[in-house]
Amino acid sequence: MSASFSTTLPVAPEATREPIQAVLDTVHARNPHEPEFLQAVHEVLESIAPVLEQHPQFVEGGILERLVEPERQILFRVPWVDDEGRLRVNRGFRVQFSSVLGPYKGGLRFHPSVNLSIIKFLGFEQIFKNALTGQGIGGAKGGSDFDPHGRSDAEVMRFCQSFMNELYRHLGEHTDVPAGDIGVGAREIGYLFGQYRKVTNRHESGMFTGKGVQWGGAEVRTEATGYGAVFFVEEMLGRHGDSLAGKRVGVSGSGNVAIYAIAKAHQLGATPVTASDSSGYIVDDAGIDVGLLRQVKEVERGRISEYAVRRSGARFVEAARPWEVPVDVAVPSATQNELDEADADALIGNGVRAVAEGANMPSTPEAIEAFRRAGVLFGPGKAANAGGVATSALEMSQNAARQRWSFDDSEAKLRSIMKDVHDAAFDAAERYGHPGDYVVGANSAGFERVAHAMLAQGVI
Ligand code: NDP
Ligand code: 2IT
Repeated sequence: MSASFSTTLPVAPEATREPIQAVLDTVHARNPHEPEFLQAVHEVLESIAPVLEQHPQFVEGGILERLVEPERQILFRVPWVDDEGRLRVNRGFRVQFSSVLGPYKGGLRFHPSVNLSIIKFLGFEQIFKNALTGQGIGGAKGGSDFDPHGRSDAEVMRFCQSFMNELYRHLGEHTDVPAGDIGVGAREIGYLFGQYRKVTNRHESGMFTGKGVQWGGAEVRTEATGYGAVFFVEEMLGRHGDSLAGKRVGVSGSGNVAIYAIAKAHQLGATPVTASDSSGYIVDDAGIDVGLLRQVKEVERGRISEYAVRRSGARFVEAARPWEVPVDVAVPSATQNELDEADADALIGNGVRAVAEGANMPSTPEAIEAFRRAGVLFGPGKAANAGGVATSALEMSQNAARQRWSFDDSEAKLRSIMKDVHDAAFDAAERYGHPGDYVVGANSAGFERVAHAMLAQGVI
């Protein structure tokens, strides 16, 4: 299948379009069964034409050809025994995409949908997101098709131990530093870190981020992605003399990112009215009660419908997505491609002003195009959810220095990092002739940094 350009993204002159198209064609030919990876590559390559125009050395240096091929891909068997004594076998992945700016860095996802395409799209995105933070971290992603839902703690522990029995040899504080993602939270990180410590006989704090704050974890890492996404909205609105105060906010998901996006929206004077999981969404016009949400999802590991049972005035809508609810700001924070063109049209029809992606690639390309056409402020995941990995880098710094920073200092650092990420994307969009387009801006600013480093370090 030949790749094609979308119509309203930067249209480059022939000299730039040809090499981009050639790389896209190769990527399609080599990875025909990886739709999510192809989607992520298209989004980046189609938006950086103006960068290549101004820097022909990036084309001559073969930057694109190298960037779309991971430096290393690790696929492995994860055998474990369930509580009934039955043998189970899952598949483990770690795709180490780029170490040009620092050790490989990116989360682990445990979800039944995980496959190579999903891990590669996430790893590819991570390169540019991490570059955009300005910190010295490369890009990677990993995980498994293991589903922790409904598994006992003992089963999750045995699975994590088996997973780490293989992956440990590819990790290390200067080599590759995982963190959480969907299905990998405090419990899983504890078991994974513990097994790494046992098999290596090293207490190497900086080899994993998102650890418990009692044993090397950084303050604010748990909150960072959700808080950061909301800070990003505040920055986008601020550029237009507006703010979050008094706004209705629609959030999807009810996991780590969603919960803390909802909490920060409250703190900044907005009213977060929705949350969801894979069974449906809740709407609570009085504003989501964060304490009850955390009780249902974090403590009881229950379903979001339970929230509506216990909270008067809230209702649960089964098998639907929250984008039909009128809001001023949307923060999709569940998973990839959870907001399509029809959802975007519904949000636009209801007057949405800003969208910030808490999740990775939650909006389909058609939805992004609809937001663009309608002039909605749109913060792509690479920028809007970069607060999580940026705070992971702060955790690595604290581990290396054997320091522990306070919650308030760490939150102030996150706030300032999100402003810098916003400004880097905003300025790059202007510099490359697409003012206000944060997709072009974030991709260009991240790509520039990676490409300069790759040129300087030679063909490796
Ligand atoms: P969690 O596992 O804590 O929560 C995931 C939430 O999304 C759950 O509510 C889950 O519902 C829902 N969800 C997951 N898969 C699907 C699906 N296929 N359809 C509908 N709902 C789904 O994960 P996180 O909050 O950590 O991650 C959410 C998103 O944010 C992901 O895209 C992740 O890559 C991204 N992200 C996370 C960061 C982090 O620091 N944690 C950093 C940057 C981005 P259910 O329980 O029903 O599956
Ligand atoms: O997608 C992401 O940025 C994450 N899941 C967090 C990665 C990290 O290393 O903190």
